[in-house]
Amino acid sequence: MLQSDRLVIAPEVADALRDSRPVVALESTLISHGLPYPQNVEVATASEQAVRASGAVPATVAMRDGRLLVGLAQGDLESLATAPAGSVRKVARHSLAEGAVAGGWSATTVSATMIAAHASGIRVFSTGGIGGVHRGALDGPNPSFDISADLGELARTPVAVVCAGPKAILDVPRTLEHLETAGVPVLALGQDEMPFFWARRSGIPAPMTVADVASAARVVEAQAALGLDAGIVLCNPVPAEDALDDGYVREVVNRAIADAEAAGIHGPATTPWLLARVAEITAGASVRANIALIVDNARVGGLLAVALAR
Ligand code: PSU
Ligand code: MN
Repeated sequence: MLQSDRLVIAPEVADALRDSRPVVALESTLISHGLPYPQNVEVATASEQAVRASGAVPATVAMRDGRLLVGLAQGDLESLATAPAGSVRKVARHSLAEGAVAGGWSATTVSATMIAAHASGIRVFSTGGIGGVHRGALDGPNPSFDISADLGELARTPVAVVCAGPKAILDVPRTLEHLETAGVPVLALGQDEMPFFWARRSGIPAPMTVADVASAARVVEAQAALGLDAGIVLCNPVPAEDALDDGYVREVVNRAIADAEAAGIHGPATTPWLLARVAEITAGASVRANIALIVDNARVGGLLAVALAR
């Protein structure tokens, strides 16, 4: 059980939860580690606005001095976004306690944000792209076994996660296999293929398709009613205006992964390093797509939370 002194729910969020009004959790690793400054503050603020425009209350999650904060003030968002490189930790389930003992700011990844959301009674969480099975995690002469803690969390924590699919730097088919084994429904919104993070299409069939957010809400309700304590992944394709071509994404990702290998990058640094490398290779086009998809996922998360609160 999470002790109450370790969870600080902002008053606006607490009021909404007490009155059973819709709330959407947002994460902080994409602010501190996923995007460059100043786009990171802009996207954090725009995501909160998108949740509100859909009729829900945003709750951005981070850890400070050993407490999980659910709902950040604008000043806190800025502190996180402008903190000197390396001064904010990236924490997942396995490193939350380490971050708590270290003190200061820790940004929560999908797994850590799901823990805080569920402990607060929040059922919907919007992010950019979930973590998953990294390329080369399971094959080759020297498999890394690098599989995101996001997948283990989805298996055990009943929060609906809105994203633009697993990040395209990952092995998406094996990520889907892993989620299937773990009992996690994966739904694509409005199309029969998986979205591919920066691209709308991937050529990889989605395990399940829902036509609209109302249909997604029915799946979330059925999952809860059946007593299935896993999360759900709702995949919303990046808005067309800022989407990259999927063939181009594959090409760029191959290059970035080869560069990461040459540079000896591994562990939790891998995802932020690859995202930054892809931003360089695409001359910022991936950052524009990433911003657009994060904000649109916040909008869809808001609609889902509203549908669930009815
Ligand atoms: N979505 C983004 N950018 C990000 C992330 C998600 O658009 O940086 C973060 C999330 O916090 C996710 C993490 O949990 O990347 C995955 O990291 P890893 O592969 O080390 O588990
Ligand atoms: Mn990892």
